[in-house]
Amino acid sequence: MSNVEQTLSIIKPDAVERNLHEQIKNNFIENGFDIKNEKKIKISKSEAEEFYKVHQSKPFYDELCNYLSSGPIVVMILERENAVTENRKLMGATDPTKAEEGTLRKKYGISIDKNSVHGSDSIENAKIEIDFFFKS
Ligand code: IDP
Ligand code: MG
Repeated sequence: MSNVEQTLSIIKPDAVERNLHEQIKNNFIENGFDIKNEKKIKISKSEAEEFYKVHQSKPFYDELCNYLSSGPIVVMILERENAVTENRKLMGATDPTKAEEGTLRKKYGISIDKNSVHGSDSIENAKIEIDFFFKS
């Protein structure tokens, strides 16, 4: 049974700044993801606040929004079977020091905030996040 899904991936400012964009894209392709859409953008602080609003009560919210709006990011729609779960597996734990070997955050992440990639955490949020960046 086919269970093809889409999820949203963001290559965060720390990774774009280090020119890791193509390398990270290759990781997705090697792991069976199709990149259906992609753009390099810079978002404003208020856009970052909207995107991360589920975290607005967290102590790190302001820092997180400053960070995501601090430089260019690459946003992508990824598609494959079980894309949401498979992307979260490929990304690894939020904190790179706790991420498993071979995961993107282990390979590229610098710290819990500069952890190189974002991925939607549910099918429902994937739809919301894809619309956020790609609905015209
Ligand atoms: P996730 O990105 O693995 O889904 P979330 O808990 O949704 O992790 O947190 C969103 C983002 O907020 C993380 O990717 C990370 O950049 C940042 N973050 C999470 N926890 C902390 C923290 O304790 N301090 C600073 N930043 C954090
Ligand atoms: Mg999350």
